[in-house]
Amino acid sequence: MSTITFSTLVIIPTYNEIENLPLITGRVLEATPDVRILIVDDNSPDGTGDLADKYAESNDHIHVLHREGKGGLLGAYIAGFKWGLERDYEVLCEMDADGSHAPEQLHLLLEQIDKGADLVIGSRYVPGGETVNWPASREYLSRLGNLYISFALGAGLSDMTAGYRAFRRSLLESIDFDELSKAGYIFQVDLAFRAVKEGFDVREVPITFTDREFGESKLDGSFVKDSLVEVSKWGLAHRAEQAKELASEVSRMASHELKDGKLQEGKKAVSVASNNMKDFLGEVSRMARHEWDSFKTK
Ligand SMILES: Nc1nc2c(ncn2[C@@H]2O[C@H](COP(=O)(O)OP(=O)(O)OP(=O)(O)O)[C@@H](O)[C@H]2O)c(=O)[nH]1
Ligand SMILES: [Mg+2]
Repeated sequence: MSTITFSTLVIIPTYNEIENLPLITGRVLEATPDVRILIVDDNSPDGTGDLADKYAESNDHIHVLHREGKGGLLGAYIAGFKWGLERDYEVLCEMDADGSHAPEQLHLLLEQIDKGADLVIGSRYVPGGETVNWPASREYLSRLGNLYISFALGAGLSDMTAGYRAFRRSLLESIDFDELSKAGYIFQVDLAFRAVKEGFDVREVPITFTDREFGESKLDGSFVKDSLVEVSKWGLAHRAEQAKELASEVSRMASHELKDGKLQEGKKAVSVASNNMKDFLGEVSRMARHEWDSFKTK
């Protein structure tokens, strides 16, 4: 068990999770009794926030942050991160309220933080990770989306959209929250990509993701399209930068070792490769959108 759980805050955003709240808080405190929980409730009409207040009154491991109305997951997490950073928490975690992120696996994330990671992502798509009870179409879509993101960004991560995470405070302190992308759930990708680009130690651990049993999904139909468009922009900018670096590296080497003819060939190969990549990204993006449309009409 992790030695740092005493300074760990598990942030759980809620919107209409009255059935799940007792289950999730009970499971977290059973599995990792030393952590603190922060419920960030957006004035849930079903009374989740009132129930959370009752828990907080009788249990000093549970805290509640109330927001005025449904303001989206990113806003809820930013509020939760700021709350935790203003206090002396060393590790801040993201966890859904609906049981998709098993509290019994939180220790897997915390152990990697203990070993030096700055961000640990509970991943469905590394070996050993899995999804349970997800409709095949939704899993396919999520896998395809992640494949696309991983090719587009080249960040070396398999599940950048995942929302089960542990952050070291220094990583969050380095992020300007106002700059994070607001399109759909893409802030998760944005956060992970920024961490990788800044050279933080980002790791994935396999988790079992279980579909929600109770309550309703807040998934918004526009998110796939918005997200892919956004990622494509970053991906092309990032890859273009990489291609430029590669091209100058090739020509630097070539000026020592190759004749002029070969140098031209090297430059051409780089430009063909980056054009192919653009075509490939366009193709995967079309496939993902098509999948999403057929998923919506089911
Ligand atoms: N505070 C707050 N929490 C939210 C908001 N939208 C979603 N959540 C919570 O964020 C977590 C993830 O939302 P979900 O509805 O489970 O989204 P999902 O996992 O993509 O969809 P499901 O298939 O329903 O599981 C849950 O704990 C929600 O209650 C919001 O606007 N504000
Ligand atoms: Mg969910």
